[in-house]
Amino acid sequence: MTGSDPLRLYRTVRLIRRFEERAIELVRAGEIVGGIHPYLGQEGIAAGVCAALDREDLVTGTHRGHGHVLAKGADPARMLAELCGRVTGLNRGRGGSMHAADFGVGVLGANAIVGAAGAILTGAVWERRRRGADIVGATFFGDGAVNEGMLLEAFNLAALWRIPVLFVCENNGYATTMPVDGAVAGTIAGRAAAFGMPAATVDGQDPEAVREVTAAAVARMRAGGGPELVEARTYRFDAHHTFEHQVRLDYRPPEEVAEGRSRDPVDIAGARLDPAVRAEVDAAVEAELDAAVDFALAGPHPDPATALDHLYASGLTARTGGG
Ligand SMILES: Cc1ncc(C[n+]2csc(CCOP(=O)(O)OP(=O)(O)O)c2C)c(N)n1
Repeated sequence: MTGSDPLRLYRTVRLIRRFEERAIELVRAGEIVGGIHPYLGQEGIAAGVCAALDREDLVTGTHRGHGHVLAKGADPARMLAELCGRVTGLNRGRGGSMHAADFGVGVLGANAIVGAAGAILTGAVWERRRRGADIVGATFFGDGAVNEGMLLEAFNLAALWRIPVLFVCENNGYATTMPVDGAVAGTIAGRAAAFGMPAATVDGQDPEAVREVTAAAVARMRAGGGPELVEARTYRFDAHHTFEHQVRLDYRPPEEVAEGRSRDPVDIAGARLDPAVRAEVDAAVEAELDAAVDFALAGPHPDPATALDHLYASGLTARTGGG
């Protein structure tokens, strides 16, 4: 189990925060095509969960997935290049924001399909453990995923076969514009009981609280326990998607947004450091991201002639139409 490390937690939430802010600038500049789902406000969850995992442990994430990839240890420069669609990106610019992966640090990928990441992670952890790997996994999903059949099937199989998966619900109160109270019967943590899984609810704005809850669950799972569920209560500080910056949907009262923003994981983690140390971290993160932006924008775009490369593991190329 990894112990408390306030410096590491602060560095991670600050890195994710500034990465996302830089990425939004690159969307506006037209360098990231199609926009992103910003993780702003939710950084404490990825930071806290991943701080309690080892490098070999596996994670899968969501459409709002940059924080998960970064917190698990992916290189921010190659991640940013991926978002910009460059060949120097983590996945040669072919995954983009919603399908970024870095198998080298156990990130099996962000995922655009709501509810899918839990099923992928459950299968992957099961397969690795059958081959003898002593690993656990964590999968992130939003409140909008908790009624998806695919996720509930993953709960069932993980519990039945005692697959050590931590199911982490990032409850930010909304699925796009749909409030959780209008969509979810019963409680989120309560769903775990139906499958005999332990469940905990935690303040997702406090990365140390998230790390503690995760570390305890991971210790139980490494000792042979089955899957567990954590509901992390959080708030999305920005838009569902950057496209919302243009359409200005009116679904969250300004007072609610102000209240949500008042509990900022970057400030909560930062208050645990000496101000001079905090300033040093901020400067180091800024320098790293300056270099990351330069690296991302310097990379070439993929050659369209290679569009069908890497589609088949066997090396077969796709048919060129006509049957
Ligand atoms: C299976 C599926 N249904 C619908 C969508 C469209 N969609 C994309 S994001 C989203 C909302 C997801 O909300 P939530 O899971 O709470 O995550 P959040 O966006 O709040 O992080 C929806 C409905 C999708 N991508 N996949």
